[in-house]
Amino acid sequence: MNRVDLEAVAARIRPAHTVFLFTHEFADGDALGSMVALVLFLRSMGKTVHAFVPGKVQNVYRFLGTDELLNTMSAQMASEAVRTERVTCLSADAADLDRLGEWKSLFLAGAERLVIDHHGTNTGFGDVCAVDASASSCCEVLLDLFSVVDVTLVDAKIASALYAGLMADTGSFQYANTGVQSFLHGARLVELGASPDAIACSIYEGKPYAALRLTAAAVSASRLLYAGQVVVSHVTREMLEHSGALDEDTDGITDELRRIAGTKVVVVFREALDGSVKVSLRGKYGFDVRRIATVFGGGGHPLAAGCTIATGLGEAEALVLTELDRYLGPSRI
Ligand SMILES: [Mn+2]
Repeated sequence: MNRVDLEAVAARIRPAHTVFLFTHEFADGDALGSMVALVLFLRSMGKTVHAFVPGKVQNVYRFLGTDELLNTMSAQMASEAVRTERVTCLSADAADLDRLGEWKSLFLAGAERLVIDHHGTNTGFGDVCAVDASASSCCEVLLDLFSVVDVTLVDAKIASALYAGLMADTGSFQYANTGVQSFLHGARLVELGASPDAIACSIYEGKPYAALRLTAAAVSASRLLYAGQVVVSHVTREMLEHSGALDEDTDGITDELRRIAGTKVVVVFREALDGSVKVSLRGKYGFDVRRIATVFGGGGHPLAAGCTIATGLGEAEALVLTELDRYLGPSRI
């Protein structure tokens, strides 16, 4: 992506009066940081802004003000608004339209549709798109956008939201997507008022005890396959109930399992409420897991991808292992 794309997005944003914001379902730190930062930034430009985050907003990012700032308009009022006034719709951190979940049709109903993202698989589903696949996080792209528009509007709250997203998607500047730009953007955000220790403390030391118990159960249930190159685990509805943890608390499990020496692939299968199975894949040492996720209609990044398989847990695992056989088989022992 070059600066021109951001200019094109900025040119649409400047005259906009009402902006509706969208992001992907199971919104992570980058998605929520992007939403909070955009709400605050666009409001400071004097615009009317509403963010529509699909599903439930996870609790760990509440310190950014998610309760007050996101999902501030009902579906009914929103559809009324897109019918009667000119609404600019902006999607951030979502690779395709379906990822907007229940808000997909609202996004499509906008007078114009803008897309800002960092997924290489982005389908370009807007009228104007700024996709920077070299950026670690959407929040990095947003800092560039805000710098094009007016960086003096970026206060400590906006900087903190962007920093939280940057930290979440780089695993605190540890993952392979951490580049020179990540540090430069991080440094700039600290300069603009973000506090690295306060944000890290809120995210990493604010876990409910139940989440840790669930992680422990999932680690216990894990198995090493392909001579230790793959670690597989699962989370059943029963494990969630037993630990008292929420679906969102499964996020930390892949992080825990990826610590194992020598594993190239982490796969966690989670039974969703609707009976389907959510598959989270993480790659190490350059092992591309996105090629596995895309086989099942999912997507993401080469080293962090996911998909949903509409079968039971056992069958979903068999399907994914069959794919892994192609790269690491034939022996699974
Ligand atoms: Mn992201």
